[in-house]
Amino acid sequence: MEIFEEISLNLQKGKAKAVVTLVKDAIAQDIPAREILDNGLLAGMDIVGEKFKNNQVYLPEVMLAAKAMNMGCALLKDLLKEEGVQASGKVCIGTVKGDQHDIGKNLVKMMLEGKGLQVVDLGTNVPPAKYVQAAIDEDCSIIMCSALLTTTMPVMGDIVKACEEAGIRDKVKIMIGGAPISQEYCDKIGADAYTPDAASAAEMAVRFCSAS
Ligand code: B12
Repeated sequence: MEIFEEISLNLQKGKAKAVVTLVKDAIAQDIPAREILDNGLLAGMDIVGEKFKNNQVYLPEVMLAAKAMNMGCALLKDLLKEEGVQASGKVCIGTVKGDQHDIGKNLVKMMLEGKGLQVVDLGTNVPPAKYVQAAIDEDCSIIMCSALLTTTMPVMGDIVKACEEAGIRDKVKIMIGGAPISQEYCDKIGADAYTPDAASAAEMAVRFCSAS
C-alpha cells in the first residue's frame, strides 16, 4: 500500500502512534512535507469529515482522528519552513469564542512561522476582547480568526467591532478563515482578508506585514 494511503487510513482509525511512525517513515524517504500533509493527513481528515457529516462516524472517532492529525502535523512543522528570505512581523491567531476546532488554526500558525512571522497563539474559544488585548499588548499587525461552525462565525463580526471600539482598527488587519467562511462573508463583516487555505493565509499575512 502506498504510504499516503496508509497515513490516511490510520488517521481515519485514530491510530496516532501508527500515524506518527508512518509520517516519520515518509520523512525518512525524503517525501516533501507538503505532500505528506496534503496527500496523507489532510486526505484522511477529509474522509473523516465526510463520514461525520453522513453519520458514518461519531464524535469520539473524530476526536481520535484529530489527535492523530495534530501529532502528525507537529512532525512536519520544521520541514514546512521555507528556505530563503524570511519575512518579519507579528500576528495573533485564535479560534473564536464557542469553537474548539483547532487543526486548521494550527496549520495556519505553522505556515506563518514557516514564513518567519512571529505568532501569538491565543488557542481556542477566544472572546473578542482577548484578540484586541493581545494585539495591543503584543503589538501585532494582524489578528487572524478561525471558525469552523456556522454558529460561531458571527463572533468574527464582533471582533471587527471590538477593534473599532478599542481605536485600533486602523492599526491592525483582520484576517478570517475556516471551512464555512467565504470572501462574501469577509466583505459583509468588514474584515480585511479571507483566504481558503493555510498556505495562501501565510502569503497574504506576509504581504500585509511588508506593507505596514
Ligand atoms: C475534526 C472535527 C471536530 C473535532 C475538532 C478537533 C480539533 N482539535 O480541532 C471535534 C470532534 C472536537 C469536533 C467537535 C464538534 N464539531 Co466538528 N468537525 C471536525 C471536522 C471533521 C474536521 C475539521 C478540520 O479539522 N478540518 C481540517 C482543517 C485543516 O480544515 P479547516 O479547519 O477548514 O482549515 C483550513 C482552512 O479553512 C484554512 N483556515 C482555517 N482557519 C483559518 C484562519 C484564517 C485566518 C485563515 C486565513 C484561514 C484559515 O486553513 C486551513 C488549512 O488549509 C469537520 C468537518 C469538515 N469537513 O470540516 C467537523 C465540523 C466542522 N464539526 C461540526 C460540528 C457540528 C461539531 C460539533 C458541534 C459536534 C457536536 N455535536 O458536538 C462539535 C463542536 C465543538 C465546538 N464547540 O467547537 C460540523 C459543523 C457544521 C456547521 N454547519 O456548523 C462539521 C462541518 C461536520 C459536519 N459536516 O457536520 N469536530
